[in-house]
Amino acid sequence: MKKRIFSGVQPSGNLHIGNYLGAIANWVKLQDEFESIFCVVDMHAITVPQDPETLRKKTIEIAKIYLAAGISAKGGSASGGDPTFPIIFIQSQVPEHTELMWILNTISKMSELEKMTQFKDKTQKGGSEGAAVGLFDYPVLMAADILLYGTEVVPVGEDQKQHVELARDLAKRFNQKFGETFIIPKAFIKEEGMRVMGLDNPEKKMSKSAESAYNRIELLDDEETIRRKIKKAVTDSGSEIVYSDDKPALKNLINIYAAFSNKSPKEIEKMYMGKGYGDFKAELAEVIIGFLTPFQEKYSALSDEEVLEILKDGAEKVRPIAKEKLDEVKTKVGFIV
Ligand code: ATP
Ligand code: LTN
Repeated sequence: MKKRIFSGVQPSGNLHIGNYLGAIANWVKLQDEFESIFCVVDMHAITVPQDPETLRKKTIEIAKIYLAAGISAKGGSASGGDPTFPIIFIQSQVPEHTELMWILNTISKMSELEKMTQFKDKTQKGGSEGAAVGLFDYPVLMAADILLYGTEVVPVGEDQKQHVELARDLAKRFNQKFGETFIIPKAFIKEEGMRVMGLDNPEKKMSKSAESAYNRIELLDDEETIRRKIKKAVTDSGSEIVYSDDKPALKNLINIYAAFSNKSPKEIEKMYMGKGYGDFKAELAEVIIGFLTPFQEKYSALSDEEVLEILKDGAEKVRPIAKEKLDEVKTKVGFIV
């Protein structure tokens, strides 16, 4: 029997090549080997303020990105027989997620949520006093997403590792208290290189919510924008193209070049021996454009209607799986189901 994988992206901000290389590209590679479920996590997105119309638009946009990237989910197969994978769906269309979250809340500790780096980062500016309780509780909802489906593998970027660890801890704690119920999931994180750093600051990860658009290459950026952003990307002192830890900006750019060209950093170093940043950056922009152009063509060919249909079908397919697990959990804690 195939093992199951589950992952998701929030429909907030514009997806960038970090999201693609760190997460979605791995989903595409793993989708046939596993029973794959990919979610658009709109309930996570509202842990920071969102404009409702924009959230709706972004939810469809993320699903289109999954499909254009190569996730081969299809509609029209919900009724009758076993569900076919991969499945994509919208988190808020499956209420079992929040129901399980509530139960997991009762075994989660304040102290373990207070340790979460993402919460600390996101409340750094304004302090935690005024932060939404939902932002604090975000990792418990994520644990519910994962545990509801008997997930064994969670393909995410490195920044999400701590959250997957919490899901493991909660699963173990619940099993210990109430008997074997949850599979203990594992994070799947691509080896070094796939933590894409900000183009304007190689010390911090490329991020949807970074203020400057020059922080990231967005998956829907046009050619001119990509050329401009790469040209403006910060570089290190010196003029040679070398891959080393003391040149973090260049290392990041070489990693991006490597990921989109299937060349190793060593090969890239060689190609640019005796050449400078100008040549390297100009060709890096073209390598990215070479990848994003066909991706964007596939994206544009998808209509909102067909994508909504696939998502609705996906929610219908996952609900029975979610309900079965939730009923088991409810019974174990003493609810009458
Ligand atoms: P934000 O910065 O607004 O929190 P984000 O850009 O981190 O958003 P998420 O929706 O939190 O995006 O992440 C979606 C997936 O992309 C996650 O699996 C995350 O680990 C991965 N990811 C995000 N940024 C990067 C990055 N710079 N490099 C590699 N993977 C990343
Ligand atoms: N927090 C994740 C998104 C997410 C997720 C999940 C990922 C929500 N639920 C379940 C994997 C499994 C993020 O990438 N920011």
